[in-house]
Amino acid sequence: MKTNKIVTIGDSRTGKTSILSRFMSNVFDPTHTTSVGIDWFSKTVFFTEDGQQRETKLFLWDTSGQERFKALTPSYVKDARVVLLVFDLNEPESLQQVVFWFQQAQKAQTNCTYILVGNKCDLERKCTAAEIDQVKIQCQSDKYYEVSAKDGTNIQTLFTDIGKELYKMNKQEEDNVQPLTIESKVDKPSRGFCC
Ligand SMILES: Nc1nc2c(ncn2[C@@H]2O[C@H](COP(=O)(O)OP(=O)(O)OP(=O)(O)O)[C@@H](O)[C@H]2O)c(=O)[nH]1
Ligand SMILES: [Mg+2]
Repeated sequence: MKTNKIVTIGDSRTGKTSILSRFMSNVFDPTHTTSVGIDWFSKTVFFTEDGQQRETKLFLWDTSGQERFKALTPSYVKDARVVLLVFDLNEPESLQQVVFWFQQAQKAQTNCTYILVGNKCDLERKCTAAEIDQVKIQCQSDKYYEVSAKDGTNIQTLFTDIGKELYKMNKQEEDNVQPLTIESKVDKPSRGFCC
């Protein structure tokens, strides 16, 4: 089974680290300390599926949005199952930059799901719905979430939905594994030559 690796990418200051801190520890730091390189965490999400209690362990990778780390995006995204394309709803330029981050991620040639995440929905919104839709299409993203790391809006929902989706995908993959059939191979007795 593949690791449930989830990577956050997007411009610096969009709130990637804050989203993960809110999810991991339910805390929010109003100051900005830019991430350097890469950091990763893991957390299990619990949910009900078909009336049964289920769980998925998520491995969350936090990357830096700084220019000097951009070229490393394909190596971070390698083997990821989900990529969160994060932008700041208050900063239209960061939405346009998502397309660039997506193109960088695609260089990894990983078969992953892209989710567009508009953070800071607690603030005044400066990105229009039409602009967001456009970027969503450009980035082949089938889902879009508006979240706030500050007040926690939709943070739990985002990661629980990812957990559910990965649970289903893992189950399908397990079910598709064909049982190994071992053919019995009995050597036929070789015919001897009779003189
Ligand atoms: N109002 C508001 N501020 C936020 C929110 N999320 C993050 N911030 C603030 O935005 C700034 C940047 O947040 P970070 O989480 O450090 O951003 P980042 O994307 O990890 O930045 P880099 O590590 O440089 O790539 C910080 O001052 C946060 O407190 C939010 O949902 N609402
Ligand atoms: Mg950060």
